[in-house]
Amino acid sequence: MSDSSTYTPPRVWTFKQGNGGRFASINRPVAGATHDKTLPVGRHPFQLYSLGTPNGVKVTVMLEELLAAGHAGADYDAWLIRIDEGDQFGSGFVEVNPNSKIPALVDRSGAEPIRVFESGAILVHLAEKFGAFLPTEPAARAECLSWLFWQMGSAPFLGGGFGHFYAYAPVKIEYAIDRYAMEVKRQLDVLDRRLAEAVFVAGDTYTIADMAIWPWYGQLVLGSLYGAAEFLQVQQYHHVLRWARELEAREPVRRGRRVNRTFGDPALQLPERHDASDFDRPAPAQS
Ligand SMILES: N[C@@H](CCC(=O)N[C@@H](CS)C(=O)NCC(=O)O)C(=O)O
Repeated sequence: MSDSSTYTPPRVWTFKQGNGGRFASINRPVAGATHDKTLPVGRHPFQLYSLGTPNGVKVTVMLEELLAAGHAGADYDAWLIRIDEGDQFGSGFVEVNPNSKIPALVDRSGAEPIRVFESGAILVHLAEKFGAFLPTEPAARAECLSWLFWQMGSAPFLGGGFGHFYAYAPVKIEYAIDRYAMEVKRQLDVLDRRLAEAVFVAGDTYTIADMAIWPWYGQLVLGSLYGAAEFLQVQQYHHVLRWARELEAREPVRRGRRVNRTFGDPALQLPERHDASDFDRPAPAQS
């Protein structure tokens, strides 16, 4: 790898295998499956193939919220997709998500299975199916979807930009960290101003917009993302902190953030979830 201060891009970019950094071993410039692997199918109507990263947590929080609200038809099996081992490139996974990213959902509640990929699409699919957490009144619905898509557009700056260059890149590049730290602080300010005037992101009610935003910006201000709370001075964002703490205290959020989690505090890990009673089992032994 060239020094970032002396690098001049060549006329044609070429792929350099294993260019360093976390996840470099699984990154490649083409799509599609690398190996044959059928996905497991459990007994519940929803089959989730995921990992406990913020994008995965959005969906497990939604499923746990639906169950807690009495929608028994939302029961699900959550299968672990180890993205650092390339499970997302198995043929079965690619059939469900051609983009090879978690989360991916198969809705088996109807006559034919329906695949859904992209966390935002999964949240909307579930919300519409159960008539929950997505307002139907046009103005409230527009507000909710606007914030949901704000999150979908913002996450690549927080995760792919700031998180990558601050936490994962093999070299610390001041220019990249400065650029993305500035943008993430601007986004936190957007959210802080909104949460100064509204209890929840979309207004008076808790919606899929909160569920999409909390695993990213909520966990960031609570200090559970990239170890960047001090660097970004997150305590400035009082309203985001108030909202983040309120959501963190919800039982379905506490459950959802444990599902498909294989890192951090062992007591919070539940690598797969196939039954509500799984939350009562002791944490897995550490190898
Ligand atoms: N826009 C997608 C992003 C999903 C995404 O980036 N997933 C990451 C984990 S958080 C992933 O599966 N990465 C595996 C890879 O890039 O190979 C969504 O919201 O569902």
